[in-house]
Amino acid sequence: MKISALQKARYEYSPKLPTVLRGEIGTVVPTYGQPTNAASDQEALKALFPNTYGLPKVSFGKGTNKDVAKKVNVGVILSGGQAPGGHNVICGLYDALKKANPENQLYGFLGGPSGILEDKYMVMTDELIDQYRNTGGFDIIGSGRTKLETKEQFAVCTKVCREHSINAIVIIGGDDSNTNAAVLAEYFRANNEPVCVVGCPKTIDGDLKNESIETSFGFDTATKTYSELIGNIERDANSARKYWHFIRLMGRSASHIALECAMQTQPNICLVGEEVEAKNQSVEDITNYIADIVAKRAEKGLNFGVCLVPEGLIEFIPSLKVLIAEINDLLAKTEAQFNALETSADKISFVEQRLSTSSKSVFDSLPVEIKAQLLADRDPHGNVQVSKIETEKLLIQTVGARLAQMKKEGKYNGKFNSQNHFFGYEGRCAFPSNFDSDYCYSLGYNAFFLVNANLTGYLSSVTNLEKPADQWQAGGIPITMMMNMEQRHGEKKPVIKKALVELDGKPFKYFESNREQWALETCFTFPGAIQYFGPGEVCDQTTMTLALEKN
Ligand code: FBP
Repeated sequence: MKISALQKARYEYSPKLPTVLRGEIGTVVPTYGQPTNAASDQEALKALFPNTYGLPKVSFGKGTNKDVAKKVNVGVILSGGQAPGGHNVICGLYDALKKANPENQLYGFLGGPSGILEDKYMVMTDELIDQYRNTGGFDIIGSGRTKLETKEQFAVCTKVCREHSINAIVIIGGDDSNTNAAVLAEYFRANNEPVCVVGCPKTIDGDLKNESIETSFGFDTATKTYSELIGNIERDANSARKYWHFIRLMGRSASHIALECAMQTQPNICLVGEEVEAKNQSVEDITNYIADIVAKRAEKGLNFGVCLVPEGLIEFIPSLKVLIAEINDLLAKTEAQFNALETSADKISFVEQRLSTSSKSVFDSLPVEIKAQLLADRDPHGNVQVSKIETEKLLIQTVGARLAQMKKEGKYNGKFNSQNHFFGYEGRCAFPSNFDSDYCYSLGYNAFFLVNANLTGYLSSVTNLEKPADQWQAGGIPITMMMNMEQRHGEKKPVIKKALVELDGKPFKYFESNREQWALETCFTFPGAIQYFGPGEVCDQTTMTLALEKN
């Protein structure tokens, strides 16, 4: 296999660990805090997780750990969408395991959670691990979105773990995957099965966070990658001065990615789904807001600009949110009948006939392509796949129509030529930034100590992230602490509560206080490519989101 010069150089990079995890492996010991509670729906969750609910938070400190070398076999699973740094979580876990006892084994289950169900795995070796250090992607073992939720699946997990004498499973995933981890941990505990389940917080979307999980890994690198591309487009727009670029960015349920990229690149417009919902805005309101800025810039002869659109926007528009929830429930209840329909037109008409009057009128107002995209397959967790809904094209259409009308009314006399883009997959497998390389390695290394202390149902937590890595703290939080009950596949299910953009939080406030100037003037900033080698102020910057949230 041909290896790029950067890849070779990145193999040599030594990720930084928090001071507490450095040095002799037998010097790390847990300290237990107070019992915890879930974010909401406490009673329901207590009933569903009688063995793993309310556990205390844990932090690691220096001491003597006599059990560190006890032999363990650990299984690791990469779950959900790719995020830069996943390989380093595995490398950190592997290094800690081998340092503690060279006899320890790490089983990498292949292709996501289905790997354990099908007993497909690879035993990790130095040779394999060394090919993936500090690289992007999840290709070392692959990923998938299979949901582990049924008793039958758990029974298979039990059998596979017994067969390989696996004592612990580390699930590297987002909110849905760590929900799986919590449910599996509860199952093992309830059945006295001696397998510890630990999660690691992954998702480029940045919506898996709280005070103990300051950011999910991958958010740093993905937003830096998108910001580089947006900055390049801004420079192109400012050079050619003839296009409005509508750029949709990933972020299924929260607008953190769009907001971070906006702070990095200062575009003319950035929509924030959480604000759209809070202000109860319709597609028409959003259209008018954009058209107004386009017209004001045109008055100054600026017939170009950049507009960022979070992919999850569609689910934040209240009328569309209701519509999507109705469609989700309907598709869950009529799955077989719906799937038997052959054409997209048949599917659209099937759904139209079963919607409430208000949702039907919203559905009818949408272009046919968007209707079809709204009916596309749900992911295994029952979510609509917003990465397939071309909201940026919908907005180009509606803004174009609004500007044409304004022209007729003599309120606009510019030119509106548009380009559409979608940045998502471009950022998910980038070479992890130094921050993500260090953070991920630390999360994996730390996961070993959670396993070693048999802290089942815990999420690996590394905090104080706005400081240099030597000042980071390490520990774990019970996953149930982050949960609430939500409607999924037509029924109430326990899931990790998503952390959305807070409208009174510092990142949004910063954006809000600048956006008018960014809209009317041209204040683009060009972050350039991620730098891996060079001065700290260029290579080791965290995201603005993290910096603002922590200061
Ligand atoms: P996770 O929540 O699994 O981390 O996935 C995040 C994400 O990248 C979203 O931003 C996006 O909507 C989705 O994955 C796309 O999923 P897929 O890779 O299945 O198309």
